[in-house]
Amino acid sequence: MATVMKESTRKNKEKAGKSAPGHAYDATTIKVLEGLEAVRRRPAMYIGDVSQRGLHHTVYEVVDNSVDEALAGFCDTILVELGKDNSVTVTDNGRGIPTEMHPEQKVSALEVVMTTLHAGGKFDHDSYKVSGGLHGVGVSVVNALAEWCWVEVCRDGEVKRQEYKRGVATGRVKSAGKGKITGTKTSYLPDSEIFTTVEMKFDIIASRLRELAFLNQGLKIILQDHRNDKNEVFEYSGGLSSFVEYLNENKTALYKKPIHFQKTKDNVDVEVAMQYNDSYSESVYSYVNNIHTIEGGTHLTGFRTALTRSINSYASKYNLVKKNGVNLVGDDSREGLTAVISVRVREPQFEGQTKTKLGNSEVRGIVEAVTNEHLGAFFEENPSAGKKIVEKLVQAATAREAARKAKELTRRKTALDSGALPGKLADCSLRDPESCEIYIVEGDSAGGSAKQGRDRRYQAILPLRGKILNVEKSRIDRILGNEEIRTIITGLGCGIGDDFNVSKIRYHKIIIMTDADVDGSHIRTLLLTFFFRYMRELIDKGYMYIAQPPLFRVKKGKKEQYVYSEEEKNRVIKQFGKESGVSIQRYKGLGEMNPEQLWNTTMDPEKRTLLQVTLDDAFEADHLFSVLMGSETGPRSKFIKENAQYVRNLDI
Ligand code: 0RA
Repeated sequence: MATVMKESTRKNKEKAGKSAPGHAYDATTIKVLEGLEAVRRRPAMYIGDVSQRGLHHTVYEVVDNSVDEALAGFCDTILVELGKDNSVTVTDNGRGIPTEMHPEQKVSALEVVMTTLHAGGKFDHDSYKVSGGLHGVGVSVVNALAEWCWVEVCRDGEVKRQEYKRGVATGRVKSAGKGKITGTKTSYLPDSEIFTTVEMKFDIIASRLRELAFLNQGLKIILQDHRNDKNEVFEYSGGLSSFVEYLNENKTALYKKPIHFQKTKDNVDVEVAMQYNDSYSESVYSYVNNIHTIEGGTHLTGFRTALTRSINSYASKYNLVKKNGVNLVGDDSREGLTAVISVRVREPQFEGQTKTKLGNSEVRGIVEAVTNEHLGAFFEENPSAGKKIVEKLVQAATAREAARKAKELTRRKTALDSGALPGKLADCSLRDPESCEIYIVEGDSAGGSAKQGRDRRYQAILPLRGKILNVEKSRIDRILGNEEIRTIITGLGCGIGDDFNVSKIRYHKIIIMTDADVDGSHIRTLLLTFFFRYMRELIDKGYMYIAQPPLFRVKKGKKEQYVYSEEEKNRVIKQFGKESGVSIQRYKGLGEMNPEQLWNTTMDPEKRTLLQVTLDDAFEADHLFSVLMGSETGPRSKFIKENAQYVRNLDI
């Protein structure tokens, strides 16, 4: 889901941990404490950051251990509970973490798992280890960052329990009664000394649990929020097919059921589900051991190679391409494709900037072979679906050729990437992208105010007239023909499509500033859809922001205050005193503010609030954008009814 977070909350809040009392200091204990100290001193090293994102990663870490137990075949249900006090409790019906004495360390295995860095719950190997990225740091990290934590394990009819404070056991593993069902229950309260926020967000957790349920066919994951009695159950008998159907919910599929295959070859588990739709964008998601590989890797390369090859060989065998005189290349073969590739690898090597790119070279050939085999068979057995796919892809290739010509033309005419700037852009005088920002502003009149109000050294203004094209319903050739979109591309300087180059971006803050009304929020969604589909890296790099203009000005005598929500308005009215003389002005549009007001309320870095657009789970954003902007209206109105709250959150 595209979420927004305040500029001011991005800074990490790293605090030194206090040393923990309560244990005899033998060598092992000291080593354990040193480990936990390190985690508390530098939490971001272990969980990425200490803001909302890191907070939620603690839940994923605990849940991942239960999912691993499910993968090993011993667990089929996981319950995740969010407590009124912001505690989290995860219960599974697996074998239970072993509680007997660890032969070397002379303490219970449970205690080792909970208090030793990197011990993990996985000392019975051969299973698919989750490691790399942010997952797999070990539940001891979560324990170290929790004000309190306890674990109950039920094995052999007996319940054992141990408690911890800030990662340190407060006592031994004790007997805690009898129980029939085996399993593990872990409960913890994230430490507010560590995290900038400890409020768990239902929607963020829900989307990861949904993803895990899609990826692990038949696994039942229940989310219960005791703060508001919200419940959701994620269980998909279709697995990856259900995932693809979810992503294609608002799209028109070219054939009924997703192509779905699974095979284990040379110890690598390969599973793929895919379905073409009549849209123009590609939605391909790849996973390794349940981790979303944002940067792709060998499994994705293997899939892509096999896809292009299978389609070309089917098309040429039945003479579907030649008569049209086009050749299908990789990009063509993925137009309108929604696919999920999930592999399980025993010793995954993760590479890349965010450690989310699979490096194991042997996986490439394995995925390629499995995909070739199954796609070949699918095309032979489903000639009518095959024909529809090839027809669509031939159109894609034809359009690609037209787009290339159009780009060549526009390159000459308006220099999409030559450095010539659009006439409407009021540029800033500084040239260093890191210190520069651009406001993309709805309407010429607000654009005028912004130009007069700005600090012209580092703030550029680009006014847009009316709505930009809905890129969800257009192919790249038409998108490049759209005047407003061309202005954005030339203004930003980073090109688009094959020419996109993030290092050429002219501003490191791209700020969308629209009116606080329905039209404004529509324009913002159109712009976000464009950036999401065609300039994703700008979002990934954290360059995209949404300006927050005030909703009201509350005034009494000489006192005046701008307020940004209904709640704040009521609070300020109370503060000013309820009696007469309080006047309230509602700002419907940016144009109603003069340049000075616009600067003071929305543009001055000292006073403004910017919401940063972040993308923790691209697949939810993909689903949301296609439901909001796609062609079928049925799912859209249903979606808005069911998710009114969610949509409001996006459209802050
Ligand atoms: C290793 C061995 C065994 C169970 C587990 C790990 C295990 C860990 C977690 C973490 C959360 N839930 C879990 N469930 C199980 C069992 C070995 C055996 O019984 O033989």
